Amino acid sequence: MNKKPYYITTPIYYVNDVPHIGNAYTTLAADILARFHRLDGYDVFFLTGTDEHGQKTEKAAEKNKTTPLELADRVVENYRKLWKHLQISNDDFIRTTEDRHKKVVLDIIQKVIKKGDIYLGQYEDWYCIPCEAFWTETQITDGNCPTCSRKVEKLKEESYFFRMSKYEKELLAHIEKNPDFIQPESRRNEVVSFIKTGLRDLSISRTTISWGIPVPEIEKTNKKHILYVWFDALINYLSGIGYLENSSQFNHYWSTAIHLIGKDILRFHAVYWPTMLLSIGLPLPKKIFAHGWITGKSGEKISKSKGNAIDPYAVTQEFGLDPLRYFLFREIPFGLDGEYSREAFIHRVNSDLANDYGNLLSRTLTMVQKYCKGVVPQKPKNLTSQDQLLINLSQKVVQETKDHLQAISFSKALIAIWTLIGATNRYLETMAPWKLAKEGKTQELEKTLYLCLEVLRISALLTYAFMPESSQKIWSALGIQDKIEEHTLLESSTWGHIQEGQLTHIIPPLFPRIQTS
Ligand code: ME8
Repeated sequence: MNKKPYYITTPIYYVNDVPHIGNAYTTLAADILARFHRLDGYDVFFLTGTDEHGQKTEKAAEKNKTTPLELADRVVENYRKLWKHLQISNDDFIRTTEDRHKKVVLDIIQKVIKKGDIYLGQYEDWYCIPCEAFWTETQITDGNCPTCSRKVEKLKEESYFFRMSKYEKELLAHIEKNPDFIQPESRRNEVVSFIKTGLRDLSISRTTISWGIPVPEIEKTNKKHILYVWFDALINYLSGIGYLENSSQFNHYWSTAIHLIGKDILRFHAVYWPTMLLSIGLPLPKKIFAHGWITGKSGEKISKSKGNAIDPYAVTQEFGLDPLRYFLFREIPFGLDGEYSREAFIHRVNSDLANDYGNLLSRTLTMVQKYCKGVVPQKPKNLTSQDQLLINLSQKVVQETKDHLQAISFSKALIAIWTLIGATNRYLETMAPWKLAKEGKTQELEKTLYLCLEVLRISALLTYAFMPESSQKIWSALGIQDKIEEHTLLESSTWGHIQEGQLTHIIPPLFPRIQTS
């Protein structure tokens, strides 16, 4: 059977500074979707990378007394190292300084030129270097960038323009016809009102910078034009899956593209990018999802420049990786802003992971050891309505998890999984295997433990995308020899697959309680 394609991307990050928890947030979100869809039988391509050209990198290199490429080479290693540390399962990593990318960019420019969509003009307005964004007089506030609130600079230079205005109506029609194209809905509304104020043509070259891809001469001019960094960067979504070099792979994945981004870069993705694609006649991506900020205590966006950045290494060293992966996606509804706080983190780990999930695992394994010599009991036959309720719930939760992750709603998926974990803890309390043992009710005792083991197996499948390492440990503790990723939800998430007679193992607490003194 041919697997269905699923193409998921993150923004390609700037190389002016080391990565922080905000960049990790988007990349972890993409990783959860990639892992879950692989398990759900999709043929996944997960792309991330770095955005290396432009004025921001040029200036950072100057400041560091190095060349832009040397700076990029160094910072890229930091990204690669962090992604490995966070167990990111990307299929490729694209750098915009790679030949495979630059070739595609030049090809796209030629196509846009051929279409008659580029002309020479004069740009006279404002520019924000940290955001690499053009702004008009009416968009800036007190001389500051409306996105990052930093000083903008006045530009007046010759520039090539892309006829973005030409695609205004077509883009609006696409957004209206495809309600899921821009998500969440609030972001979609924002984009629609922006387009309705009237799209201007986009300046796509700079003559006052040198670090970037040179634009081929289109009209007679003495100036050397360097391609605007966003026009260059957005094309990574094509070059990263082999637009020129591997057209069968490209065609397989492209129309399923889901771009995960932060809300700061919505306009580039939901307006510039689709109009570029309309110009060259490519289908638009399936979805652009713009999430909110991870904020500090005062509700301020966490960023390097604000000095409130959180170091992902420090957090994982203190609490472990999976608790971080769990916390970020359980605590903050994806799409909204949410505060990163140490207190909330500790509370989540202690209540959801240690008390609920961890306890269900350790109690079940201990009792299986004590009452069944660690061996998985026989698949039970005489089920009560209470047993059946739990089994039905497990199947309902599998479906709900799929639906929520299809809708990119991580916290709802986790809430659903935890209803199953909670119900199973209550089931265990009610059935009280320790009493059944005393009363010699072996059949009921074994049935109860079988049900708990089976819920744990299904839960491990469902939590795998969020917490790969811990879920695999649960899987192995249940006595299953292979890797979770060798399975699919279709064959493994239905009821009753745990093998009777297989040997379970007691393992040290997976999610130890964090002591707060
Ligand atoms: O914008 N909370 O790169 P960038 C949540 N190179 N997410 C955050 C965050 C926070 N506090 N801070 C950063 C660029 N992010 C361009 C992208 S794509 C063709 C080019 C995440 O290094 C979020 O995804 O500034 C945001 O959009 C991205 O990092 C910006 O990364």
